[in-house]
Amino acid sequence: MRILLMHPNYHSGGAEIAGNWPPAWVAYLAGALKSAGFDDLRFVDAMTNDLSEDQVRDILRDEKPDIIGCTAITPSIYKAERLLEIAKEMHPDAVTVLGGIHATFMYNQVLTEAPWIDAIVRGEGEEIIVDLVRAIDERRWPQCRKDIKGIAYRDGDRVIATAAAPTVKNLDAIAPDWGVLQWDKYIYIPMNARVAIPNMARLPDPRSKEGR
Ligand code: B12
Repeated sequence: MRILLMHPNYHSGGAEIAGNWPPAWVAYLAGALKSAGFDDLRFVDAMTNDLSEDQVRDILRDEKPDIIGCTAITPSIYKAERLLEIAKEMHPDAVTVLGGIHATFMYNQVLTEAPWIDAIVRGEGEEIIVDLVRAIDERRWPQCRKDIKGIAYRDGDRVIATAAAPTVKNLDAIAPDWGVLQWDKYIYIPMNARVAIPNMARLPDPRSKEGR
């Protein structure tokens, strides 16, 4: 089960003036996947490496992934959709997955305008992606997709969203794999130093015992 995670090549010209920033989402997902035994995983940062569509094609040709995962915030959605379109053209049998803040809320629109995306992961990805990859690995996909919490997909002309997945409850079990990132690429220019973005903002659900 070969997994390829890619950050789309979108540039806002805003916060990036201060440097190249490591994409934290991939470290968190890679950690969860590897802990679950899915360690044939590679990450390509098309944004930081400013990869053209042809370069992305070359990588997809070499990697021959079974699953291609991409992220998107709202401004980068069309770049992400295009990246997954190229992936689907090159590997029609691979499963294309999109996650991140934009698709979490706008899955209906995204799946309508980009029908080549097989699954959207809504919300925190660590547990949902493991459920999804396990289903693919065990050849239960796509028959079982309605039973996987926290995803959305197309069924013919309809967009289906499964029940929301619970947020990750055991925060201590979150173990990002920072080793997937090419650290020499991520520099904060004003200090000419390497930069990291650990995620400190997750809280237990306030309704849960831990949150009270
Ligand atoms: C760090 C950060 C940055 C960094 C980005 C570093 C990088 N290379 O990724 C920098 C400083 C460069 C940046 C820039 C910008 N940012 Co910013 N940024 C953030 C911030 C503070 C944290 C993001 C983060 O890393 N979170 C931690 C990770 C672990 O969480 P996550 O990304 O959500 O990923 C989880 C899930 O979403 C899911 N997931 C995500 N991707 C995928 C993919 C798959 C396949 C799966 C299965 C799951 C999955 O699983 C992950 C683990 O649970 C957020 C605010 C926030 N608190 O989220 C704003 C935020 C994402 N940024 C935002 C914006 C607008 C921008 C800029 C456009 C600002 C500007 N005008 O220039 C630029 C865009 C730059 C670019 N080229 O993309 C907005 C996006 C709003 C929206 N609707 O999309 C946010 C939400 C802030 C806000 N509230 O307005 N940003």
